[in-house]
Amino acid sequence: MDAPITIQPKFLSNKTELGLVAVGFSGGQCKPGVDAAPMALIESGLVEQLKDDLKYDVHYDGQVHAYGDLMPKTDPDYRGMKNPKAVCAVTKQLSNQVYEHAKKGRFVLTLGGDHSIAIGTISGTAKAMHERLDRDMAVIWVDAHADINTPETSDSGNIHGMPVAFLTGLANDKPDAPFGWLNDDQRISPKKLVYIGLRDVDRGEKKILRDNGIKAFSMHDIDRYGIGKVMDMALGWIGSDTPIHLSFDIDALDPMWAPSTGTAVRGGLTLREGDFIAECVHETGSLVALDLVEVNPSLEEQGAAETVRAGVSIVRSSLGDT
Ligand SMILES: [Mn+2]
Repeated sequence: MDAPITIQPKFLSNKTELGLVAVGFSGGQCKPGVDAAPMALIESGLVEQLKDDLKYDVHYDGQVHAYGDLMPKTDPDYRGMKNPKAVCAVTKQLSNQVYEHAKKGRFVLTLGGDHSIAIGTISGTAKAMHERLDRDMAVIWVDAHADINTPETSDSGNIHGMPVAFLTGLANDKPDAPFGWLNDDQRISPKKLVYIGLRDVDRGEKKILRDNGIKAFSMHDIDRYGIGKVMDMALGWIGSDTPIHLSFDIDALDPMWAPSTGTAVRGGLTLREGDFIAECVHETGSLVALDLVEVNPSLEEQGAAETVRAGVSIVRSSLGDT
């Protein structure tokens, strides 16, 4: 089915140029397998669908980046963080890859990988939006978790639970420390951050959200208002003159739809609600980038294919499929 792209993007050079980055990295958490997600998504035909069905001009270097050459010989814990050097090196490199696409005015689609990679993707688009348009960027973070622990509030030390803290500057690092490479023009304001789908938020994170006035729509809010009203409120908070980076963790979906993910939590979004979120953000014309993360094809023999299909559906919905 041909689905011509009808929404005119406000912050991209045109409506068909798309940069694709495949990130086979799992070092932000402890379960192997999430690095295989980009290949599973691509083997399911995602790139052909973007080209043939949705009519994008896809710029893709044809490889799933594992960043083997960047891996340190030793990587001791730092401030309680696991694999700090590896995550730092990968996200710094990824930030440049995303920036190279975004500065040309392309939409940037990144297939992860665990959610630590958002330190790279969001910093890359934020920098490009500052340079090209002199605008701050908003982030819609769709997730069961807030991923806003600082190294000090984190129980696990897994950096995939911390990316938002580094991206907002709520967790800082000395210039010579792992995330010291993040500059102000690569960060986002906590005021431009909106969460959707939360249902498993740590006590320390709740305090961070409260203290910083961060906008968050939990599953409770979705039950109360319905997903339509929640999207009206979320997009109203951001406003119509702000570029949006959508960071979609597949664990936002209920395990019924996406069981093959590292930290599944029951009571989540239906696949239709996930697609609806993506469609609404697409319709604004403000969407400049999408991350799809935390699909782990190795965790569930039965549910892996279903989880990959759910991921493909979220990507298509974000890119104008109707
Ligand atoms: Mn996440």
